[in-house]
Amino acid sequence: KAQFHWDDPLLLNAQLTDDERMVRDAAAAYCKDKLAPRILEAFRHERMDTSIFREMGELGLLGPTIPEQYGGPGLNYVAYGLIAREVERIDSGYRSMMSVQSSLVMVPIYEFGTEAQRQKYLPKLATGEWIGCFGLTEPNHGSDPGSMITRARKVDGGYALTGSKMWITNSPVADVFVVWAKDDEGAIRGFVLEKGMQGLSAPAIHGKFGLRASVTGEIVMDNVFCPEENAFPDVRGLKGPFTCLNSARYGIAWGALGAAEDCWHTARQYTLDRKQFGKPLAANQLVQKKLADMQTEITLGLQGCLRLGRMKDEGTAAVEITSMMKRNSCGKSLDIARTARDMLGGNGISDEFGIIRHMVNLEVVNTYEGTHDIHALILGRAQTGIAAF
Ligand code: TGC
Ligand code: FAD
Repeated sequence: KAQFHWDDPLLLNAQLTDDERMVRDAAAAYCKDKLAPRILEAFRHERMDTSIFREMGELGLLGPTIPEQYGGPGLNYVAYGLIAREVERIDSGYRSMMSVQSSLVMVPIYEFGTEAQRQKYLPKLATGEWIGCFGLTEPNHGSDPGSMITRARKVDGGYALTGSKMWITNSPVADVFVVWAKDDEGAIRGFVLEKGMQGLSAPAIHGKFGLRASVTGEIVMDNVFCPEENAFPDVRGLKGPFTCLNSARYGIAWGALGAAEDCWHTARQYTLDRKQFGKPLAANQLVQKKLADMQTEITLGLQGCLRLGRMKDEGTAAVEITSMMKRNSCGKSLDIARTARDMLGGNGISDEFGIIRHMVNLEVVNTYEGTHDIHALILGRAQTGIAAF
């Protein structure tokens, strides 16, 4: 009789290659040894530790899909997803730091950059010596980035950028800024700015209730001169930023389920250990139903992510599938975190148990990179042919 594995019912582990398992195990060991001990204080005090970038760089966790000639490890998308799952099992803020650097900064430089831009930026981003950020959202244009007002005016030898970007992960500590702006023809283009350029500043946004271990800020550009060689030469329109988002949203789909797994496992152990009315909480039907729902959603979600990863690796993944998986993982993980929080009773409110931290983090993850409802509209358009934005 086949054995049932409660924590891996569809045998996801057995569907991975030896190399993929090795990457996952190395990431898991790092997260457990180095990230887990830091998170309580980091979240409590809104403290972001920049040395994490170098640590991740040393292990090849930054830009996992970037080829070795540019300093990346040249892994496949499945391996990237497995890394995101392990990092977010600890905290969504750490996954945010990693995925912005990897998908939103290294991917566009690799996909759209000149050879000189690739050579200059990718190796130092891969080691974590340089930190990157990605500026698309503006104070008045979030879900609708096509209406952005940041402008790149053509001037002698380059462009003058003016405008502001809002809610930008890593911006206060960034060395490299990938920003999107409209040119004189009204076309969206990408530019690579560097810390210290005249007119460029990145003040931090404080008081976030979620993602407190990841720093978020603005990008303010007051006539910043960007030399021609720092513009992406060919890409025009939203295809540029959305290509990066396809990769980052895919990582989030895996990552959010990592956070959900941590909530589920914590709730399972807690309800086995804690007794009320003379028996473990886990002996109650209501509790077992909640655990079964968590197990089912996580198992199905991870299987979907693995399938999407394989499709990305073989080049058959339509972008809408990423919307489906990002939306499903975030919505389901948020529900699981809320339920787990309730199952821990009063202790569920304490940051010592981690669940409420995952819960408020997942509120953010459900919103950024396209909100839950925006992804529903992308899927609605894809099946009705009607854009309902
Ligand atoms: P639409 O007409 O749909 O498309 C305009 C052009 O873009 C192309 N395109 C894509 N290309 C590649 N991949 C995709 N996923 C693409 N989706 C669209 C499309 O083919 C078209 O190309 P062309 O050549 O015909 O011009 O544009 P729209 O303005 O109607 O879009 C609407 C909508 C809702 C789909 C879109 O604007 C959207 O996705 N909004 C959500 C915004 C968002 O996700 N922002 C994320 C900001 S970054 C962030 O949150 C980072 S957090 C990171 C962290 O800390 O982890
Ligand atoms: P809005 O677009 O104003 O949406 C508000 C609400 O209205 C949402 O519920 C939305 O679903 C709904 N809504 C909007 N339009 C419609 C519609 N047509 N029909 C129905 N409902 C609609 N951006 C970056 O560029 N780079 C980053 O690194 C980055 N990091 C972030 C980090 C954090 C911590 C946060 C909170 C955000 C970050 N973002 C980043 C921004 C993020 O992508 C946006 O917040 C997100 O896209 C939503 O935009 P908005 O906040 O302007 O909300």
